[in-house]
Amino acid sequence: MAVLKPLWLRLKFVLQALWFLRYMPYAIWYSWQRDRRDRLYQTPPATAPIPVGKGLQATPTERGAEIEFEQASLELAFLRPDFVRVTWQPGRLPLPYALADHPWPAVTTHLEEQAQGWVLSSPELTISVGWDGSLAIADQTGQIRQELPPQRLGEGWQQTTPLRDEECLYGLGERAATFNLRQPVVSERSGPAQTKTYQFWNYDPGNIYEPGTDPMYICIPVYLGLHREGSYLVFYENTFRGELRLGQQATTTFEGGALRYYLAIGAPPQLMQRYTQLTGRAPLPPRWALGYHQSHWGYRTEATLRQEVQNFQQHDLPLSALHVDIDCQVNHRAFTIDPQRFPKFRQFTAELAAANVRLIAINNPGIQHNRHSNLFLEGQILDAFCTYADGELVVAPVWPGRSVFPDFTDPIVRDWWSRQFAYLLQAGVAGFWNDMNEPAAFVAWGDPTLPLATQHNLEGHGGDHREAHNIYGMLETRAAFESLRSHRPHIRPFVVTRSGWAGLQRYAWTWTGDIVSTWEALRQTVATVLGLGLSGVAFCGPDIGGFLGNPGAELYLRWFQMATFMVFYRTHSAVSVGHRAPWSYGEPCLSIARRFLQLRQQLMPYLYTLVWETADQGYPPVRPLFWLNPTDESLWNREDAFCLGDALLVCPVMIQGARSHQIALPAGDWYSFWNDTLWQGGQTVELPAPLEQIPLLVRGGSILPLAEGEDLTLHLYPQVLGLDGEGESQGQLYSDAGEGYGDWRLDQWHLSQQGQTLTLTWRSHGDYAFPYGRVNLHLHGSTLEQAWVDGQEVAVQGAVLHSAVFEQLKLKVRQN
Ligand code: NBV
Repeated sequence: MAVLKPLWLRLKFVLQALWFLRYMPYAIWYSWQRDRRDRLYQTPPATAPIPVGKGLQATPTERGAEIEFEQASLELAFLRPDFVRVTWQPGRLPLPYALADHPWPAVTTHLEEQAQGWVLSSPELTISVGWDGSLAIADQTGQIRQELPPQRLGEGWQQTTPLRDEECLYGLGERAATFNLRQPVVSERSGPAQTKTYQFWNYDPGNIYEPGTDPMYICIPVYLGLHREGSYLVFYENTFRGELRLGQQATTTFEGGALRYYLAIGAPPQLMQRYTQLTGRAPLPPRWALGYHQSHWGYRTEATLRQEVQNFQQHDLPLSALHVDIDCQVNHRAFTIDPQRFPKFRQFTAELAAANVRLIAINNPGIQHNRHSNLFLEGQILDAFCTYADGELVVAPVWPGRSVFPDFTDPIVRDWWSRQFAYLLQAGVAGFWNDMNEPAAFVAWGDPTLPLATQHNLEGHGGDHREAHNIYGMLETRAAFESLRSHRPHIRPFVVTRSGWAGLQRYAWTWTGDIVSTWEALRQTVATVLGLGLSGVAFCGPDIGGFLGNPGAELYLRWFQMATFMVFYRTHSAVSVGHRAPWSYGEPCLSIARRFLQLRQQLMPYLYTLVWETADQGYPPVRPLFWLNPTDESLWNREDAFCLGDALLVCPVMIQGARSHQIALPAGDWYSFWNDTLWQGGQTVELPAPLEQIPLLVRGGSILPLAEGEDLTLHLYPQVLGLDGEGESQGQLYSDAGEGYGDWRLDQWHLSQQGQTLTLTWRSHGDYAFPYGRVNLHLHGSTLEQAWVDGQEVAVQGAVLHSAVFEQLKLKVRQN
């Protein structure tokens, strides 16, 4: 049997490849057509860059100033004292697709002419505008960023910013790059990268996605910069194709549109607050979405899925959601589920719901060009599909064969699209998974997307694919999200998207795409997820085990362990590789995966609170180490570990065969989650990493709320102090029904330490009833000697204390 399996997998791969070849003739024809169209449509070759010229005059405005240059105009508008919008024109202003509807308070500004140019200041930020159009941005302590005069380049703009030697940049959406985007990438194929250029052009890298691949599915022109004088965030609100070239300078180029960008200064959490005020915060997901999801491209029938759920039950593995891929559809057509292979679909989804499992169905934007399809006919009558300037439909090959593409930049099309979900929702589908929405097409060579000449509605303003490409997937996803909101107003939408742009977090989660099943790819996942989080896309995770390939048991397990601490927790794999689930590798993998699934359930109160915090403040739950202390330079390039919230430090094992893990700990006291061993931060330590565990540390000064059956256990991890030392710890817990938009509550705990006496106070807000039975208090690192709950002495046994809801708890402890 063991010999037959690899043979079968190889054969399966060959069969799949042959099957895929049927698209080839059309892909060749399309690639040739696209090139021909693009050649005819090419933007005139860029002439020499045009400088903005000399500054002529400045006029104060309500939020800042307008400054006329000989060949350009500059508008500076403060949205907050620490947040400014900069707009250079000529060039078309962006449609506000990225922006949330956030009201900005008035800001007092002051404009002054000086010898070098003008100085515009708010109470927190000063912008010096040189006569030549250069900008210097400073906070109260010094200069944060300098910008050379921008230049008009063809129909677009180019802007260069000198970087300091130590300056790190993070973000840009989804990148298969180092977390600090300035670090050199070493790729197995091409060795160390000579240049670091990041494209702004959403792209399906197909099956060649590995560290160093660029661009990827979600390109967002936003980055966070960090240097010795402080940190800042820049978001270019420009959807045109562009790039960021990084060397000693950062040069940003866009092929069209005005040069509009937003600049915030402050510590990283404040920067994320500002960016997500601007582009919107991710709505609170249904609580079940934080559970484990199982997926495979290859679940062809209802019977297979039934069996899959049974397997989860038999193996005692908690399962939250099952995803069905394109093979549930009829000829890969959008909004279809094959009734022959899913004969009792409604009953099936009801059974799943009864077992607390939700069904998520895939959907692709390409619509089969077929007069026998209602969707195609309706779309044609509505003028819903993208065309060329002469009105001819844009047709490209993708899963359903010759396909047309809805123009989601047209509000009527979004509305039409959002109505298509209704019957699937009635049939019990709980959420949707938008794939191939870069948009991707099958090509024999070149860019796997629509021709640049493709015309778009752009809310009635008109434009072409150069402007609309990057927002295509996000607008498809917006239609899906709005559909779920309107068809099921009492239920929180769950949508996953592969592509998107700034603001995508308002509508959907994402995953890191078709990554290969290698250790290198596992390592890449941390940097990619951290970068997405700092680009506002906080709810994401990888295909556990990788999409393309058959990971061995150890790789699968290490990936599984790491993903336990990421928001989107899903195993998924390609049709050409073996089916993969926690039991696929037998023991000990199965028991270890079960233990991590249980741990995930235990972590749920903490995780749900973090996800609520994202919805409330914009902070990503998965955070870089420098979030703890942005002034500690040793943390700036770290991508070997990450924080889950402020309490947990996760150190994934990324090396085959490793059973211990060397890690440089950030400053502070770190308790082992597994056995309370205490480690002093600020040094490199060797942590045990048996196959059953990955190093997981809790920061001294944390209160970690964990579920224990019906109870809540508050794990107190005090700071480690001398006998008379004073310290503080905090923790909080957000609770609600886990679904819908009803009551909520926020419980906040504060532990103050004075020598051997600890005082824990509990404050609650909101109307939702406390949802746990008992409250257990578990003190780590010290021995409990005496305890008083609201003034009443209670018996103490070991390290755990049981209690009902209280206001104040006093503990006498002895340090171990
Ligand atoms: O729908 C099939 C796959 C899907 O499983 C995967 O997660 C997507 O990223 N999809 C890509 C299309 C196939 C690409 C080879």
